[in-house]
Amino acid sequence: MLSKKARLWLGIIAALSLLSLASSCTPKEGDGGDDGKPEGKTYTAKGNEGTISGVIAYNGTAPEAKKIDTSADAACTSKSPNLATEDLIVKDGKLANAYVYIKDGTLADGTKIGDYATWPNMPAAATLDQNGCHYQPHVIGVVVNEPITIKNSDPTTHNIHFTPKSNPDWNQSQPNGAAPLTHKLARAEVLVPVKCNQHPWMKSYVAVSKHPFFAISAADGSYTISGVPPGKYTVVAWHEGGANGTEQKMEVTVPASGAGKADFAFGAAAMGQPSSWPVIEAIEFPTLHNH
Ligand SMILES: [Cu+2]
Repeated sequence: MLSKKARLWLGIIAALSLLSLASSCTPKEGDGGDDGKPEGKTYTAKGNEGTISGVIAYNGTAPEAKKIDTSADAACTSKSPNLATEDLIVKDGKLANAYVYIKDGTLADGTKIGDYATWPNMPAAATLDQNGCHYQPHVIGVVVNEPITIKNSDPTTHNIHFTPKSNPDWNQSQPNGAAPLTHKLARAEVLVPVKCNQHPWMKSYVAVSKHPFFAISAADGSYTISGVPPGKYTVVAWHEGGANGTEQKMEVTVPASGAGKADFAFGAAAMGQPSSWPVIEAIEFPTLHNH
């Protein structure tokens, strides 16, 4: 049995640990600048940039897409009579809609990818369409502060709702025939779930990156990231599912003017792949300091 005093001390230690944990949880990603301007160097193309490419496989038998009951909105039913779930699109063992990106790494000149705020060929605009009562595309990648044009191509009202963790919540109704909306996200975040408050089945994901080195796997599972400076990188493939999605990561070397290869596998047998493993996020344990 613990004495009253010991229990009191345990309580104090637990409270201090929680405080310490809370203070270590401030977001570290993002553009870093309060003035909205990105902080960091500008990368100038050297002409010896290369590519990272690969194929995303899905091991095992993928569950069939489920037909969505759209009967709550007749406009959706008539435009999209065969709407089905899009959370897992597998064809011939290849997975579409995986978001592949350089998480971090070191360029051949010793600088870090995170040192740079501006790269050549930063994408300037993206479009997210509400068409047939689902989002097209299902997954998009943008850079910080890139304008996303949001269209309503349907004869019904949508209510787009970004639900980020590091960026502000954004929730807008968009009636039939309304002009496109524009939205930007100022902080890097993988990945922001987007939903429609009118149609609970509507879901998409928007990835926000500080650099343009990302791609989304196509229907055949393939992806290519180009313009990558020579260097050594940690490449992550993300796919939705569960609370925060699933990630696989790999170290990839890009030689000068060369090609780095990074094939990933998701699905039942993904754990057995020698070249990929689940990402275990670093856990910061609360510590008590003696002052
Ligand atoms: Cu909707």
